[in-house]
Amino acid sequence: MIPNDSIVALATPSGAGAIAVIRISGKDAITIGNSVFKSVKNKELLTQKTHTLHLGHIMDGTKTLDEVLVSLFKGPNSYTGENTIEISCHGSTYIQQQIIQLLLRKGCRMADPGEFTLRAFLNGKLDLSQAEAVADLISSDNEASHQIAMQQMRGGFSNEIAKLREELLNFASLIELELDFAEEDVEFADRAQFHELLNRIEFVLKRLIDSFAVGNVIKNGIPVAIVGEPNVGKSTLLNALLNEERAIVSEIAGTTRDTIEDELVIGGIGFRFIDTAGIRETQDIVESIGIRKTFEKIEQAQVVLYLFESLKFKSQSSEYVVEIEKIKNQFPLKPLVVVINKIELLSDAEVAEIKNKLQPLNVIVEMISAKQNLGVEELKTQLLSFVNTGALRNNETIVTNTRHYDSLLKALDEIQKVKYGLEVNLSSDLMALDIKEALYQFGTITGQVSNDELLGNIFANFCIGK
Ligand SMILES: Nc1nc2c(ncn2[C@@H]2O[C@H](COP(=O)(O)OP(=O)(O)OP(=O)(O)O)[C@@H](O)[C@H]2O)c(=O)[nH]1
Ligand SMILES: [Mg+2]
Repeated sequence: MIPNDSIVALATPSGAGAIAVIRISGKDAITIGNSVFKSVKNKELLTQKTHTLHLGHIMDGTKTLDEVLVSLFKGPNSYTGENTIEISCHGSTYIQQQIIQLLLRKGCRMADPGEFTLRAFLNGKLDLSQAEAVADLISSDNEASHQIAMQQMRGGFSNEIAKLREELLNFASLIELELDFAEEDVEFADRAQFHELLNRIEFVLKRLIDSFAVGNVIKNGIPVAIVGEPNVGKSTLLNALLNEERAIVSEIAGTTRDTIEDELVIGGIGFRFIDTAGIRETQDIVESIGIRKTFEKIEQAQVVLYLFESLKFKSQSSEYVVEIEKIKNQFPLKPLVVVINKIELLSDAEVAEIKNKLQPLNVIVEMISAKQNLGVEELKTQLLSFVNTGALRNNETIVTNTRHYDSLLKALDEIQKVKYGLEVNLSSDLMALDIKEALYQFGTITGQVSNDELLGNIFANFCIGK
């Protein structure tokens, strides 16, 4: 049963602002709105057309609370699909609270987190993955994550899934039909066509599953670990990248004890920089925990900036070359940038010499001075070039949601079972069971199959008023 009691919430952020928007949705939203609104032109909200705007006052009995503008939407032509009004009032917290309390007294109930969007879903205005994209869109803070959320909200990903589910459903019903004629041993479902469909589904599922790696990284920012010996300037580099004094810098080795993280958007892509404690052999317990963490951070990072001090590199280059090779062998697939810091301390000839030493290693090398902000922009450009934005540019569907990823994995598993069943000529009744399970997993993505617990989990993460 779809609830239709009237819910109210502040749709704009809490706190004072120029204006605030209070939203009411439900069967009686317009009636309740009308009971507290006095139009300057003596209009009754109940008799007004949908998608109209009305100037007037919110009245608590004879007391005027504020001059407001009311937007009117009649169900089903609203975000939630229900009757909705939005009151734009002056943005003082006092006014917001007074109006909301008045509406509660008039029969509204405070909305739960995401309840407006939940109702939009229940009323068929959005499918589940589109509703989830609304939350992503609100929290997106860079171009790439915004683009992915917009695409998902337009239904890019769920359309594809829904279409495949539809085709699978057709086959499922043909197979079910065969069960009814079990004695006659007939085949209604063309096995070759079915096999072709299963291959196609498998292909799409695998592509979507693979896209999760890209999607997740874009949504949360690409993790970049800054590692190197104590005192090489890791924290100084973090500060230079972020253009703020984020981490403590000092000439004392071992200044950074824990890891420090911060995010920066470069060319529309979010990067999460992780400044670590210096790597070295040590007796100091606290610092050796830091070193263990450094290796963990390399593991978790998508890109590693391995920092060296120019003067030290010059005098110990052969040792360092061995070390870089070690790291390369340990993490062969990890994009690694060897960063030589403090280059302003070297002559041009010495810089060229270091470059020569590193040449045979076939690694990316950046020469910088974190302190003087030299080469930092080039380093950023280098980072951006690691990102495979091809998928984004091609407008390909990218999965960013862990729940979808999980359902896709399960669906793939079921599809592969069906495919196996087909290959070994499994009986129709057993095959029908596997297909049902696959259909179920598909349905959980778009919300054709849902339950209260699932919906509760999804919408609890929304903000109130959305
Ligand atoms: N000359 C010069 N000094 C630098 C440069 N970058 C950093 N430093 C100095 O090097 C010292 C160490 O810098 P940090 O950024 O604290 O080094 P770190 O790698 O974070 O050190 P730990 O946290 O101890 O591992 C500080 O005195 C910095 O001012 C640079 O480009 N040139
Ligand atoms: Mg540091």
